[in-house]
Amino acid sequence: MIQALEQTLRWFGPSDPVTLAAIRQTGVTGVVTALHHIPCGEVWPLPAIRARQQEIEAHGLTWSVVESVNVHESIKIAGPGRDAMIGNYIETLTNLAAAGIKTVCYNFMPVLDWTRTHLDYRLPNGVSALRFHRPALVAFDLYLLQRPGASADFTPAEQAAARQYLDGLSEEEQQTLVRTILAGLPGTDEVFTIAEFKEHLARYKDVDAAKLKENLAYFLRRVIPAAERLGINMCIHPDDPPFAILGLPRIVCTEQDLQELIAMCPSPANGITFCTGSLGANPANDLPGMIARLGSHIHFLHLRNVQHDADGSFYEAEHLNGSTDMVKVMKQVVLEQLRRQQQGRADVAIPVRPDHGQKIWTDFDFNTYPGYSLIGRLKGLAELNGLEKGIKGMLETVK
Ligand code: DNO
Repeated sequence: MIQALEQTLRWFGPSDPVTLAAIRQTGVTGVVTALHHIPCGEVWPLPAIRARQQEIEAHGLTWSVVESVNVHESIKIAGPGRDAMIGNYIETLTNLAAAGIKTVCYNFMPVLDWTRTHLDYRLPNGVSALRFHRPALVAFDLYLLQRPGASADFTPAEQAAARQYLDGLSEEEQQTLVRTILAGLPGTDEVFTIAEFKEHLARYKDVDAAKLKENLAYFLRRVIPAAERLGINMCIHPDDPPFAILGLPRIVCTEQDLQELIAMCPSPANGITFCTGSLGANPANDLPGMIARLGSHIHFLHLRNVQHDADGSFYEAEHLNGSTDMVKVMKQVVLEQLRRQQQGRADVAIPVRPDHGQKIWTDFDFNTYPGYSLIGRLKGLAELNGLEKGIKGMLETVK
């Protein structure tokens, strides 16, 4: 019998309209959260961690994964003060370990976290999905942000499509597009202005992909040994979408990138958050194959599906119904669990969460963080849970 994956849901803290009581009712055992109110770079004090943990435990749940301890921009650009920021990062990890929280997700995306152009894309059946519409991103880049040199990144046909797209937008729709693209970190309501964003871009003028990788390696070589000592598994979240945007490099996009990441600092503590939604937005990524080859480094799973369009656009589809074959993905996850079991590894019950969900029915009554309504995620949770149990049941019967 293969152990079940550890079912979790993300919770954004006390301001999240989806309460811990609601999460408890979904049947998950784990909560994925962060101290979102602490500014990026500051140490998370142990008493604050313990207080949040007790709140979660009072609902019969466990704080399984921290998503995320964000990496300060000075670390990504190798700016002055990065060593102090790395020191703070390690102190936060030390405090998390003292509270017994041992899985920490982070990402290395410059300036912006995940990026979409539409947060309320209606599908024919009335549900709302998140969408990345490439002509909208190009229009923003060329005509609203007016990034110098941006036109070199796009073909004449892409530029024409972007112009046409923009011409069809009202002033208000243009403002919505700006706010959507420039939304800051998850779990905050922060949105950059164009002027602020331009200042951030300027800081990256000498940071190309190679330099960013160097800065990631610098970070890992300091943080991973500490994590290993503390018994913490670090797991990087891939870039979403998995390609350079707005002139900013992105370096955690492909299998090759992930292999390089592991090679930068080989250690069981240097792992991956395998996000099928982020990685799946690039049709060239072979997700089941990546799990087969990189599986031993996966400490956390985000299962989500996207539907691609031919022009590089995508929207977030139902969990089992999109461009990614979730059955093949889950089969590889189960095979990885089997390998871990055979090797006697303690981490067979990999934490998993249904990532994002569409807005369905009464989800529209709540002002939830984009992608984090309850019914949509609950549907994904139920489908994925059934898929996992079905595959494991089949394995038992053919044995
Ligand atoms: C989106 C999430 C990401 C993720 C961070 C991880 O909903 O998957 O925002 O939390 O990028 O650091």
